[in-house]
Amino acid sequence: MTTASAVRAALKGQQIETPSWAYGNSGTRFKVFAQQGVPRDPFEKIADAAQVHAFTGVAPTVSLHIPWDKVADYAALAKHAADLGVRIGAINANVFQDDDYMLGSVTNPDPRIRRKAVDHLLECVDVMDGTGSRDLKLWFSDGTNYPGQDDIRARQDRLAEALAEVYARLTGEQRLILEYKFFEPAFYTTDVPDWGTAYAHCLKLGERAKVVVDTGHHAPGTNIEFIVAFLLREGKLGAFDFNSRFYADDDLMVGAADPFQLFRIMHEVVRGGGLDPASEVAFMLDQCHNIEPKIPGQIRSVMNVQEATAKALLVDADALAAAQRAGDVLGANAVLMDAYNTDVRALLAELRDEAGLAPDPMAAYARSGYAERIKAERVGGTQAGWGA
Ligand code: AOS
Ligand code: ZN
Ligand code: ZN
Repeated sequence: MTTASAVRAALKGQQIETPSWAYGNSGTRFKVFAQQGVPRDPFEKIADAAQVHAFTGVAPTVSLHIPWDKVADYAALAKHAADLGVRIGAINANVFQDDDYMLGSVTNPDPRIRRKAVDHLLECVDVMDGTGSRDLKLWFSDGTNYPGQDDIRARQDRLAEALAEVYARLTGEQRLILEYKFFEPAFYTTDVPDWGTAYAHCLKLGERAKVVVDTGHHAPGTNIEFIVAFLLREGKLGAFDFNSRFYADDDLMVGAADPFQLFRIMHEVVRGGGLDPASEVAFMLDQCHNIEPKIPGQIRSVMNVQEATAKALLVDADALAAAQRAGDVLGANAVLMDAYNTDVRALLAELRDEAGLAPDPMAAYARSGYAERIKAERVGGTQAGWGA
């Protein structure tokens, strides 16, 4: 069994990355709702992310999305982050918003558009050099809507070629992390629709190419924890985009729709050594707060991940292994459920207290006056991008 001190150390060491686009206005394809006080530029998005870290103590990095977060001087942005006690995390490329990309980006049949898309990805690596980011996160909206629209195999060839060029540009510790999504915006074929496709491309690319599991990107009923277990076992789990969904890619707060699924995922993470920093698994949020306030939405999400992690760490691994060896189906299931049904909120509050933080981050943020301050100071906040 993991000792109490090991559980506490693992929780204290956990790092959850928040996305810059969670702090801006967002909405659905029907309406983007404007909230008061949202950031007007990337510097203010980072300031908001720093609040999440200040109150939770476990969210020290923020992912950027280029060009939504384009600035003239990335080293200055990184310095601004450092001054606020956070760092810039993954750089997300955006090859889905230009008119040119209507029929795809890196898999587009037109070589001019493919070149433009790859050039953007290479530019994102330049950004990483400036910010000191380790990860280039790639999600492609590429696909087709109608049978026969384009050649499925040729699109895979184009994808492989583009990825190889970008991978070759990485230096040092930099990684390419590839996200899959089974549909949307393409509705017939998607060029990276599932973990198997992402895994096969990453395997060909090499060591520093890994798969991103966005929890909202699967067909209903998919056993995500199996995918997590498999990828971790193969050393190919690069990162999570955490969020929760009731229907499709809803980007709701992680742990809100199905906290038990989040626990099952974190159990496989713990089982597979994914909390060990050496595993380099990045725990990121990919969410949009359309109707709820954004900073508290992120704080709540971070806490939800912490709670699922704490429960996963409390699984009595020895008792579980013994029950599994004995073929004790009910006993093994009970070990898991005992951990899941443990109320870990007091433990987490205690750890925050030990770290000099308020035990209740939601209440502490509300008391801080930050929300009122940004509402007064910031007029005309920007949109995060579309739905995400
Ligand atoms: C899109 O559905 C994906 O989840 C990507 O991670 C995307 O780049 C991000 O959500 C921002 O749009
Ligand atoms: Zn995502
Ligand atoms: Zn998504």
